[in-house]
Amino acid sequence: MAKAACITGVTGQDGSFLAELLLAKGYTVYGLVRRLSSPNVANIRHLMDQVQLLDGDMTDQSSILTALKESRPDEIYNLAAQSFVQTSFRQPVLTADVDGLGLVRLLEAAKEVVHDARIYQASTSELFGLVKESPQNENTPFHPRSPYGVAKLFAYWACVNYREAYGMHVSNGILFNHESERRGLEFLTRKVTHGVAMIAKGKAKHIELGNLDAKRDWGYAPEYVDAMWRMLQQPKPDDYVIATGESHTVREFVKLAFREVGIKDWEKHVRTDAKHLRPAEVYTLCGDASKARRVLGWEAKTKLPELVKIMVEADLERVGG
Ligand code: NAP
Ligand code: F7E
Repeated sequence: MAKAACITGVTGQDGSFLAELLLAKGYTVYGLVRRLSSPNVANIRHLMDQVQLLDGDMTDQSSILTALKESRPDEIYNLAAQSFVQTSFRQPVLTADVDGLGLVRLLEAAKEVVHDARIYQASTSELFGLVKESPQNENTPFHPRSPYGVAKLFAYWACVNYREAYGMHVSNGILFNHESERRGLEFLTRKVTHGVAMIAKGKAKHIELGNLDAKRDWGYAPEYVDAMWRMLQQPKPDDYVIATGESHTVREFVKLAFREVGIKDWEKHVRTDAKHLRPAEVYTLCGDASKARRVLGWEAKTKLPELVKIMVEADLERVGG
């Protein structure tokens, strides 16, 4: 019989790629979707007749319980989150509710309805925050720097606790930044590739950014959802860092994106404004994914120049159209 999977956050960047991956593997795929006045289904429009959507919200316990009763999943992927770090400073309580307590609501519902389901939690390199060593691995101490990071830290430990207390198969994927043509426009990479496409097409003159010196380990999202699936195929639950192992500055990303459209004097098109700075910044991140390589057979393939090319080309097509 086909396995069933339930994805929270199915309309997001990762949720849509993961749904594609699981459908290709023959899973019956359910997706938890919250009610919005204007439905946000752009990322899964092409999958609407294949994914079974369940009404629910991570802040509402009963809807999560009902969704699990209806879907009876073998695997649960908790990707739902208020995932924008900048917003978490303005909406710390909402972020804690969705990203922190939401996970506990899900674990409680799973404990009651599908105790043996395998559960993936979308943990994050933001747990490392003010990094204590470089590169970061599964044993690096945490020091989150935002309400988002703090909420995700609570969720991380809740997963470890449900594993130890109730023997549940719960794994944390500590994923470093991963991007794609489906990334939200507010995140640095998409803001830049979309902005560059607008400038190349003569529809804008500038991009306005914050800290150009921040460093990130940026990978390609479709490869990262494959790592999520691999974690849940392991006999025992565990925690894994997923990253490329390369770290680049925002400035380097911007330069590469402008190079894709043949603009060399990129500084002329970039302005900085303090409103894009964060009250506490994560200055640098670089992941060591050797455990994932050893245990899961997973490795990042797409490096930064190729990632930038994919995203700029997609935005040129969108903006041109
Ligand atoms: P995303 O594009 O922002 O997607 C977030 C998803 O969560 C959307 O489907 C959103 O639904 C849903 N959601 C938000 N609030 C909800 C609520 N109250 N109830 C139910 N659903 C809700 O994020 P992503 O980049 O795909 O990331 C997926 C997960 O991985 C997130 O948990 C993120 O924090 C984590 N993560 C991401 C990265 C990265 O670099 N992308 C790295 C590490 C960890 P709407 O469409 O209705 O808004
Ligand atoms: O910022 C700097 C900014 O918002 C990247 C989320 O998926 O990855 C993501 O969090 C860097 C930061 O992502 C602008 O200060 C400069 O240093 O794209 P971002 P993030 O904060 O790293 C982690 C792993 C997650 O888990 C999160 O969910 O770029 N930066 N100027 C800027 N960032 C933005 N957004 N906009 C700017 O204008």
